[in-house]
Amino acid sequence: MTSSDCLFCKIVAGEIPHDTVYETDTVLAFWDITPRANVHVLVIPKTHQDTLAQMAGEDAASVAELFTAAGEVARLEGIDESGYRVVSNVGADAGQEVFHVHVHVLGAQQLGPVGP
Ligand code: D5M
Repeated sequence: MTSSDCLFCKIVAGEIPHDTVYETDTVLAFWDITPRANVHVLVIPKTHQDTLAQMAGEDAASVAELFTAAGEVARLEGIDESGYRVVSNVGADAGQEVFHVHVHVLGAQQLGPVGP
């Protein structure tokens, strides 16, 4: 399923430029356009789901694929041993801006505590 007005579906379709870090048949990882850490990569499923919660309810195996890919991104960016953060904003209160599932992979620096 794709959503014709979804930004990340357009990235998957190659309609919007992006800087790919890692790709499989089902997952795409690319640099965040406004990086908030020295490494800030987004990992998305190639098929459209609005939120991680929706995906977890319908296709838990794909959630596992996202986190496996996040680990691969960390390895490729050389931060797998120093440590990194994987986070997903789910819904309005979390500040989710793009309603196509994604996890942020952040690292290559000391990160602050998780919080508001
Ligand atoms: O995070 C959505 C993220 O998506 C936010 O960090 C900016 C990023 N973004 C928005 N447009 C682009 C493009 N075109 N390329 C790469 N990254 C992009 P959220 O968790 O929804 O707040």
